[in-house]
Amino acid sequence: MVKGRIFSGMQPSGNFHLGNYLGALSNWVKLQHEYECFFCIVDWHALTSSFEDPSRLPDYIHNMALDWLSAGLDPEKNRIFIQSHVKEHAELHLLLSMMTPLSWLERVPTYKDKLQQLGEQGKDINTYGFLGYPVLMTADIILYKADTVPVGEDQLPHLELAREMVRRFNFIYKQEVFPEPKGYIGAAPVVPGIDGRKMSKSYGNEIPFAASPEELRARVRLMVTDPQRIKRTDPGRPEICPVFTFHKLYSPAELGEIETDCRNAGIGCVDCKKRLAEHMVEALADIHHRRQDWAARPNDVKDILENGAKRARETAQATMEQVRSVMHMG
Ligand code: AQP
Repeated sequence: MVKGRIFSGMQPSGNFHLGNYLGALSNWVKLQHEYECFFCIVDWHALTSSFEDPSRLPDYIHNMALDWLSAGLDPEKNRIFIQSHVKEHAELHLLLSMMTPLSWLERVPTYKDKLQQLGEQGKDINTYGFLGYPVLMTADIILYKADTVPVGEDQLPHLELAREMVRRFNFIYKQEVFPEPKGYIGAAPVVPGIDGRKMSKSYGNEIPFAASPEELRARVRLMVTDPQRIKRTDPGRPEICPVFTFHKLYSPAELGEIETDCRNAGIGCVDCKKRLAEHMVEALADIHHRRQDWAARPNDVKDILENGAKRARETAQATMEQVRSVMHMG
């Protein structure tokens, strides 16, 4: 028996990284056996911060589909599709925008942070579309009446807003049209980048998901460690070390030993990173092989996305009929 319905999406806005994989995609792969799932490449979301040059979008979309399929998402079981192929996302976004108080959007913590962060990089995204990002995200989720949304911790404020919007919609139109979606956070709520901050495309601190073994080793070698561990003989603090965060995910059998050796200075950071890199290379090898197989079948990938959109549209259209009816839209 299925536990419920999942919707989750990712922006095709650059190279997919291990933060996206460990924070979200790896949970999708696990949950696909328990839930009915809708997984969406949210290209309209990507436009909110890169509307000026969308020329690389088709490439990013194709690569994202390869990443998802090679990680193990089953295209038969799940609806895997592109947001802009299901126009109902835009219609629901528009209708929701009529009833969204501006103040709700302006207080979303990620809004001001990202405006400032991208502003510092010379990007002006002081736009209507960017402010409305969480409204579009709400539309994405509730269009499928999803009750569960597996995401990284950074998305929780957006999800809280989605819950508020559902309550507002159901209250205004006096019908329980939408369920309140709840977040699902897995074992890696915030994956650190090689500089210790949250792994993020815009910080340039990412480890690419499709990195070759050499690239992986090189990125791990650059990772920051406990700043108080200056000499090889200094004891380390695994709880604040990003390398140890990755060991928790990739070296479960040796975790106790690595923790003790770090605290006693029994192992140096260079060797600790080498051990981690080898575990990561091993864990990602199968995925990388599958990625090469999928990359050789671009037409199959295209068919999967088209078929996914067709199946998603059936659910989306049924929801929109109900929404139009309660809003007296004919
Ligand atoms: N570092 C992370 N740790 C845990 N989860 C993460 N996610 C992203 N980074 C981390 C999760 O990945 C999913 C996809 O998110 P997205 O498409 O919104 O990508 P993003 O947040 O735009 O990814 P970036 O790299 O952080 O991009 P920029 O720098 O452009 O903002 C989400 O579930 C997210 O939580």
